[in-house]
Amino acid sequence: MLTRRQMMVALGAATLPLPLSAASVPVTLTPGTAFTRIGSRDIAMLGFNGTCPGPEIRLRQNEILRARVENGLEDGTLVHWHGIRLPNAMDGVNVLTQDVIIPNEGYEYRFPVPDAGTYWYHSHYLSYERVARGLFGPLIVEEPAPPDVDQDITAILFDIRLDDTGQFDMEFDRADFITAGRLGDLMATFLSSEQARLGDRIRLRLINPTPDRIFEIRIDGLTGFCVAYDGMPLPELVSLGNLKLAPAQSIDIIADVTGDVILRETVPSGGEELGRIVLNGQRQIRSAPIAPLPANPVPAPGEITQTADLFMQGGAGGGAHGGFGGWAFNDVSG
Ligand SMILES: [Cu+2]
Repeated sequence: MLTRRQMMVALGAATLPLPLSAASVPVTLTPGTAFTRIGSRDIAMLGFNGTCPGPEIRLRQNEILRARVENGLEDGTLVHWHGIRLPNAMDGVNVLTQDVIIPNEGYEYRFPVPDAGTYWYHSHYLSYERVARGLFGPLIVEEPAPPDVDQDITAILFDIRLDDTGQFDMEFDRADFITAGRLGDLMATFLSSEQARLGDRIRLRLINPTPDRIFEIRIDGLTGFCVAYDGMPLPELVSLGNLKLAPAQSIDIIADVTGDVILRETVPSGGEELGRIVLNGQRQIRSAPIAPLPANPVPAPGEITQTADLFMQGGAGGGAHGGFGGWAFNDVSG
């Protein structure tokens, strides 16, 4: 049997399904069982439309997203659109904004997308479990005039905890939730393209949908900048050094390809490969400089009129705090 650490090395190429265009016609998303292939392993997961991760939904800024969710699971579900501004009723959060969609029933989400950027969608019912099992996919909103690049590549960083048979571990142990989180053994990068030419300018959209893992990475073979965090353009270019993606975060990069593009974990392994885009040709490098993305029409925060002191407590050995247990603010859990 492989140890946890050996399993983390046993990763391989993983590919994303083709995107769905969501403007004007509703896309159909059917949550259900799905296999994901990582290297030579097929792992039974959950997914949308039979794939894990689910299909990329792609549309233009200010278009209307219409998505019909047909529940193919044997349990309730719903879809939350992570990080995008939308009418609250469309937010897809169990109890707060809608009831779960019961098995074999459907629900249509419909809302305009006011901001261009890299977002994602996922189950917001039992999300600590359902997202870990694969109920998520990328949601890409393009600028009306996207930056001039040769390829626009989505890269999903994910981890899966495996059981002794090499399949998804269905144990959800409380001990994980009061320590470092439920980290997976097998890490993978799902890429929408695994080839580029030397000299290509690419836009790389990194998304971390894991419930618990903070990915600390660097990317070899790229010269360029971070241009957006969490779907929001940065006012100034940020140089491409070591990157940190906490659960649910996204980073957009625009960069020129100077070699095989290799995503490497920097912490804790110090350089393990998480994914790779290989060279398949060459083009002349562009002379036009990389520029910041246009700002989204996000209102500026108002004047601060209230402050609150929040004291975070808990973790292993920290006591129960009542309520949900392990973690608390100001001694109140939940
Ligand atoms: Cu979310």
